[in-house]
Amino acid sequence: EAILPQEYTALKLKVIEWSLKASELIKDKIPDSANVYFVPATLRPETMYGQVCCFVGPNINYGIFKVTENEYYVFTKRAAWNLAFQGHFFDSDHFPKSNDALQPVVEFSGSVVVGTLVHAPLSVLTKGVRILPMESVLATKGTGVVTSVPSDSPDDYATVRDLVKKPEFYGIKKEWAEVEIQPIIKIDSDEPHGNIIAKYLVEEKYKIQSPKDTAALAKAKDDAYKDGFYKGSMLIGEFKGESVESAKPKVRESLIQRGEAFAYAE
Ligand code: A2H
Repeated sequence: EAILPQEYTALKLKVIEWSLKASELIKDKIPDSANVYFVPATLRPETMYGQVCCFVGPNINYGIFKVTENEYYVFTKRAAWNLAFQGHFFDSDHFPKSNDALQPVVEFSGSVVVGTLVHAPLSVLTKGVRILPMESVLATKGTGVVTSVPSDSPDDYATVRDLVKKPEFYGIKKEWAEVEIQPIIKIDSDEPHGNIIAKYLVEEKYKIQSPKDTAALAKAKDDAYKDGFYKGSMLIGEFKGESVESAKPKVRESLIQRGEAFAYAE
C-alpha cells in the first residue's frame, strides 16, 4: 500500500435523466433548475474518452450533497467529509463553508439510481452513459462511484461483460451495457492485444471468467496499469500521439480548467 496520499481526479458526470425510482425520491427535494453530478474518482484521467457507463455499488449507501446554490454531488458520505476536510475546498466553489452541507439532501442505496443517464466528460458517447451496478465497488475507497472504461480497466471489462450476459439478473436493460469498446491507448508491445488491453488480459492472457475472479483481476490490473503508463500512447483526444506518461497530467489539467473535474486526495 502506498504511504503517500493517493491523488485522484474527481470527474463531474451531469445527470441528464434520472431513473424512475430516483426521480420519485428526489422530487420536491432538489430544484428542477439544479445541476446534479455523479462524482467518480479515477487514477486514469487520460482514459476518460473511453467511458461507456458509470458504476455504483447496488448495496452501498449514497447521498446527494448540496455543494453550491445550484450544484449537487452524488457520492458517499465518507467522500463528502473527506472533501470538506481538504482545506482548499472551504475556499472554492467545490465545497461550501457551512457544515449543513455535510448532511445529504437525500440518501439511497445504489440500486435506486441504476439506469440514470449522465453526461460523461470527454467520452466518445456524447449522448450520455448509464449508471450501472458493480458488486465489487468498495464503500471505503474514493467516492464509491467508479466510472467505467472497459478498454483499459480489466475490472471494468469483466463487469460490463457480465452485465451484458445477465441483464435480467442485474435488473438492467441490455443495451445500457452493450456498448462498443473504443481503443483509447496504443501499447507498444509484442503481445497481441489489439489496442484494447483489458479485453486481451481478461479474455486471452488470464482467461478471467467473472468479476469475482479477484486474484487474476489483480494481476491483470497491474499489467494494464504498468503497460499503459510506460508503453502507452494516446490514440484519441487533445493529446493524440503523445505518451500516456506525458498526456496523463495534461488531460487532468484540461478537465479541471473546464470545470469538469477537480482534485481529490485520500
Ligand atoms: B480507475 P486504487 Cl481505465 N471501489 O479509473 C472499487 N474501485 C474503485 C473505487 C471503489 N470505491 N474507486 C475508484 N476505483 C477504481 C479508470 C481506471 C482505473 C482504468 C484503469 C485502472 C483503474 C476507470 N475505471 O484503476 O486502489 C478506479 O478505476 C486501477 C488502479 O486507489 C480508480 O481508477 O489504486 C482505481 O480503482 C483506484 O484504485
